[in-house]
Amino acid sequence: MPAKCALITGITGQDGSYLSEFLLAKGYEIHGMVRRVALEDPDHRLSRLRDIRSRLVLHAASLESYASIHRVIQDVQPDECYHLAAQSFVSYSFDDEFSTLNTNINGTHFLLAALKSLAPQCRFYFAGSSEMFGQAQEAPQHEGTRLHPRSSYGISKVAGFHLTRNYREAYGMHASSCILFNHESPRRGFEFVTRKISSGVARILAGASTELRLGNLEAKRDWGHAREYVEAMWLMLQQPQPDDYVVATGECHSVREFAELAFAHAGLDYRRYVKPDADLFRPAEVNLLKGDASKARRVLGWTCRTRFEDLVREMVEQDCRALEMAAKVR
Ligand code: NAP
Ligand code: F7E
Repeated sequence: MPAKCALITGITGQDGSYLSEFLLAKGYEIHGMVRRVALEDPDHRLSRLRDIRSRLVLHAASLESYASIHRVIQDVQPDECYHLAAQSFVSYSFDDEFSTLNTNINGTHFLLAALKSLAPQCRFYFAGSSEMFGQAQEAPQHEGTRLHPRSSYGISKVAGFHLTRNYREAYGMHASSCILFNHESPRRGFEFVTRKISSGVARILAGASTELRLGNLEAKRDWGHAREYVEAMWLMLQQPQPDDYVVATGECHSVREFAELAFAHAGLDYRRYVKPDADLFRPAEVNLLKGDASKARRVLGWTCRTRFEDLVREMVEQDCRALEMAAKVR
């Protein structure tokens, strides 16, 4: 049987890199959609794909351009499409609502429309988010929990979620959404709080910094490991019927707890180094997210394996190692 062909948007990001490795191990032929600048500055922009770059076919396209997406779908004719690309930083979505909504909503719409006309049998995955629940009225949140997004990022994900459902219902496409709760790893972008903390600890330990400025320490999130969350994406597209699934650990911890553990792992007391910074609070915060992934467990057989403490430790250790390496190179 010929290898299945997958197209991944957002392949350069945290999840894109783990998903690529996962699908390569399953024998997939993998195509990735990247921005043109990524091909011009591969050392920096393709760094998460460094070890597998030669096994991927990359296509330059932009979420803002229907024509470029149409061309990639026509050339690739994928069996499965994993749509991960997005302006994914919630804080930034308050600074630029317009580009967040444009990129995230139009990008998803362009992709669905191009697939409908050029590859209607292709199975489609949309990366929904727990930010869609926002100010949730219940905890834990499940597939039926009312949506109340608190940022233009959350609103863009609600729109993408409904677009995906609508293409499924209106055109019979195999289009599914995951409602993913926060998932982290040593490959997380430095702007997100977990990586900001783990890299901050490493810098303080190396003497390169003396403090870490953070915003709301009391926000609570359901933090899992990204490597495990990409397995759920694949499992969803192997189901006979498309559907929507919450993917989460079911445990939640505050930013303060994350910082306390991360500093403690390096033998430091976070209270000496973490400095509150009012500028880092969001105009509208999401206070508590905790997911109920029982449907994913029951239907997909998906489970999470990494404990919170181990996730924190892995991130701190990797950042400390990376700084030691950098020091040796200098
Ligand atoms: P990430 O590391 O921020 O990666 C985002 C990807 O989107 C990157 O490859 C980025 O490309 C690409 N992208 C951004 N704007 C683009 C544009 N205008 N045109 C083309 N590509 C663009 O995000 P992630 O953590 O892997 O998350 C993957 C997806 O899951 C995102 O849709 C995110 O919103 C969603 N999600 C993530 C989480 C989480 O906790 N990680 C939870 C729920 C949902 P560049 O490298 O060129 O910037
Ligand atoms: O913030 C608080 C902040 O930026 C987590 C994205 O992957 O997950 C992610 O969105 C919490 C918030 O992630 C700082 O106020 C305190 O309450 O790491 P974050 P996020 O906003 O939860 C969801 C599910 C996605 O879909 C998104 O794409 O931490 N916080 N102090 C801080 N956050 C940041 N970034 N920086 C701080 O200094």
